[in-house]
Amino acid sequence: MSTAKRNRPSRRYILQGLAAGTSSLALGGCNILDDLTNEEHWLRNFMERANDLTYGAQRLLLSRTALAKEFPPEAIMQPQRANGVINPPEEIYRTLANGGFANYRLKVGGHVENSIDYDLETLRRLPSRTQITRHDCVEGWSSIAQWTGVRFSEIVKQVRPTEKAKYVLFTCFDERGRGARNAYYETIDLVDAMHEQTILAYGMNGRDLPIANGAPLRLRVERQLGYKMAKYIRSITFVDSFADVGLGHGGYWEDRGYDWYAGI
Ligand SMILES: Nc1nc2c(c(=O)[nH]1)N[C@H]1C(S)=C(S)[C@@H](COP(=O)(O)O)O[C@H]1N2
Ligand SMILES: [Mo]
Repeated sequence: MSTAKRNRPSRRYILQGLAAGTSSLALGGCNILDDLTNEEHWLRNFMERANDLTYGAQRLLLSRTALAKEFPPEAIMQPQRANGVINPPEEIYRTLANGGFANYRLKVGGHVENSIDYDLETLRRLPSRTQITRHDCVEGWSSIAQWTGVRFSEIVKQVRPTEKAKYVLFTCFDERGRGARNAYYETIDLVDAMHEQTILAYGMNGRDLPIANGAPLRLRVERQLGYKMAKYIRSITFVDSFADVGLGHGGYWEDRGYDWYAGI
């Protein structure tokens, strides 16, 4: 047996570690471990694939379920800074915004058993989370705000990704760039999709999410840099690869040289 092989912890160890470190990583009402005992469950299959990673990568996986720091209300900075596109000019977006987003529909599909078109009212009735966190932009500024939104783990639970699903692709209404214009987009993996603090935010600092900060829905993926947090979400697709999306690097800024995994 090679050293590498001997140093590799068993799957049981990994799953126990995940469960211990992530008692809060609940999947709806049921604990993650209950799901992992079901041979057919996609999350179990996903975690088993993770077992093929090196020992270092497995430790990383455990650490990736840890929570980002949360702050008390006094720490909220006002006004909240806005960055990148802050008022999409695209006609389809303007029409929705002018109607107060009443006609907005979020299509969640791809490699899932159950595609769903959500309206905002339905999303607002789903299990939510409110968190005061620090947004770190790669350009060097930070800002602390309170975010409220639907738990992404709930969406995952409702659409039921198939075994093919490896990433979640968020496409946005705003198009950027000179010449060949690209819609802003982002991708995250299933570990971040299931993270306790990963939400689709519709509220900021106790009010509706402003247009400047991504109305009607923007991603919060708190362990990563600001550019991962897609604003103006148009659709969500579970994919097995992002090689054919944009320039193939998994996000608008990734296509322009930034890291795909922007951990902080
Ligand atoms: N659709 C879309 N999402 C986006 C951007 C953008 O230009 N378009 N900019 C990103 C960057 S670089 C940052 S720092 C944050 C800014 O979020 P804020 O406007 O709420 O500060 O949104 C990210 N998400
Ligand atoms: Mo940013």
